[in-house]
Amino acid sequence: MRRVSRAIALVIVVVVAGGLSAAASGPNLVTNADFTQGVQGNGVPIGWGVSVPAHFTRSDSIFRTSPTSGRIEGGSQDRVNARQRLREISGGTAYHVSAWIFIDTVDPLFQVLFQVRWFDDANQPIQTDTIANLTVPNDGFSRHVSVLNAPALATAATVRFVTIGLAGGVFVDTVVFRTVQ
Ligand SMILES: [Ca+2]
Repeated sequence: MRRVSRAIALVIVVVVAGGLSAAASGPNLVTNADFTQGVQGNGVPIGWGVSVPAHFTRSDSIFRTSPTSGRIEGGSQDRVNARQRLREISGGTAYHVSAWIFIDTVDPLFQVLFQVRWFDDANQPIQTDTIANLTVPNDGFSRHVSVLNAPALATAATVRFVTIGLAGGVFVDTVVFRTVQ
């Protein structure tokens, strides 16, 4: 009898877990989300771009998921903007956005932003949402998550990491952007 109860309980757990999985499982819209696909000719990870040349590369020494992560080098620049353009965004839709971030620096004063900027069909920015606003280093990767509602007029977005006045580096990994269903 006890064995039967356990079997029933197990079935219930599996059904619930399956339901939760389906509820959050739109495809990830981010290309090269785990930084495993190599780099472009300029050294920037495939699928990604950066505002300051040579300040966004791939790291095979520190990562959240093996064997590589993305590394943004502040280099005491006023501002470095590492980003990926996402198309086929649906206005009014809820999106799960998350990333793992590790700020490796001894700087006393800096800012790292994890953001989504939304664009309309004329490619004009219409809204910027901040998922994380980080001003202290951390000992390892931490995950930052938000559910964002795309503005009604949004047809595209950029997922971006912005460093402001940072001398050290930021490692980013497992970047997810998908519909919440
Ligand atoms: Ca990785």
